[in-house]
Order: sequence, then structure tokens, then C-alpha cells
Amino acid sequence: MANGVAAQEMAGIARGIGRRRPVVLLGAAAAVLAAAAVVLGMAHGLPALNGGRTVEIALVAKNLKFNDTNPPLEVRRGDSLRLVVRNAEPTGITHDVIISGPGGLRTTPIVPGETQVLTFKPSHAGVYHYSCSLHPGLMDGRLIVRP
Ligand SMILES: [Cu+2]
Repeated sequence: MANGVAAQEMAGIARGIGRRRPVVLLGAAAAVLAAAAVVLGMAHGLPALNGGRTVEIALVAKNLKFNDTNPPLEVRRGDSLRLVVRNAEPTGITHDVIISGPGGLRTTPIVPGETQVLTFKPSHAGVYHYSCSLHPGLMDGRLIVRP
């Protein structure tokens, strides 16, 4: 008698598991479809994958360096670079920023405490340079434009 009840319970559990399997499989199929949709979306070429972004980079001029180490800056061709340059010198040292290369440009002199924005949209890939024309050799870094 006790064994009969246990057998019925076991059968019920087995049926329950049997009913749950298709649900689990449907869930897995939905996950695969969702992943495929993401891949298809990427294949259609979102702007972020191909340039066309606006990239803002802050440059702080202090102690005759940009951002302590004149780090290389990196964008993609077709990106619009917003270079936000702040002169944070504790003493009265004026700086500027020049971007050299095709379509390069420059700020006017930037006095301590002042910020200027340089907007640069490189149409060619390559290695450009950013520098301060008032302190050549001290404040000079690379601007890398990826294809
Ligand atoms: Cu300078």
C-alpha cells in the first residue's frame, strides 16, 4: 500500500519533469534567437563600430605636460574629436594646442585657469601629433587615427 502510493508519486514527478522539458527547450531556443538578433544587429553596422562617434578627451596642461605623460590619444577616422584643453598651471605659464597633419588646427593661447575646446574630425587615418607651440619638445604627444 505504502509502496503503491510512492509509485504513484514517482509517476507524477516523472510526468511533471516530462512536461517541463519542452518549456526548457523553448527557453533555450528563445535565447539562441536573441543571440542571433544581436549578431544580426551588429552586422548591420552600428555607428560606433565604424567611426562617426563624438569622442571627448580632456587634456590638462600642468607642469609642462599634458595629462602628466603626454599620452597617445586614439580615435577612428570619421570620428569627431572634442579635445577639451584646460590650463591648470599653478604658475603663470600659458599654453596652446596644435594638432599637426592634414586638416590640423590650433587653439589660441590658453592662460592658467582657462579652458578651450578644439573640435577635430580627421578624414584620413594615420599618426598626427598634438603639441604646445610654446613648449616644443616638452608637451608633445601622438594622436592616432585608426582606419
Ligand atoms: Cu605649453
